[in-house]
Amino acid sequence: MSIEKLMQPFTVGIDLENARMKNPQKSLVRKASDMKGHYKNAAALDKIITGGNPLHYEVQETPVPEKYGELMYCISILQPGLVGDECFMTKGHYHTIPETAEIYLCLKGEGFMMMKTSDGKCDYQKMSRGHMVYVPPYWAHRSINTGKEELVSFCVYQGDAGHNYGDIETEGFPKRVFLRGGKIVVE
Ligand code: PAN
Ligand code: ZN
Repeated sequence: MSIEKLMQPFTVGIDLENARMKNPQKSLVRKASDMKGHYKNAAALDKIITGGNPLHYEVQETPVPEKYGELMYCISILQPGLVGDECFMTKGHYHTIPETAEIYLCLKGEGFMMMKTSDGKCDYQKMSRGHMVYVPPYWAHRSINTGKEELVSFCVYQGDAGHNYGDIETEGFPKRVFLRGGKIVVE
């Protein structure tokens, strides 16, 4: 590779106190209306949408080239809340290149990383500040907020991994997480 094509080293500020990226170049926002079809209680989601369609989660990025060898990284901020009695969650996805792993370092909040493979294996890992969850190749992944504050993670994955939302939307995750009688229930 010629020297002109080399990326320049750079530094990004991460505000560890507030669990935010400082001056992100890009921010992906998903509102309640973007979550249609994902929760068990569709009517409860519709009520949240008509009641103001609040922010559901946000991903802060300073993008790098979407190429093999690069490392994409972001801060994922999932709001706390319930749709009926089901805890707020992200859509979840496989990577378009399924053999790419991901690291989630939790900076704030409480929750689970829910994972499944296309042949039906399911696993979930606890998330809380200082827990690093390793999502191995081939595992679809979704984060779920079981707490009262934001669930925030710093994520790192291969630059060209890509996001495949379609397959997991069709398959669904085998387990859901609820708050019932003050207790977290996985079923
Ligand atoms: C994360 C997720 C982020 C939002 O950066 O993209 O938490 O979740 P969805 O992409 O499922 O809406 C990641 O896993 N990237 O690969
Ligand atoms: Zn991912």
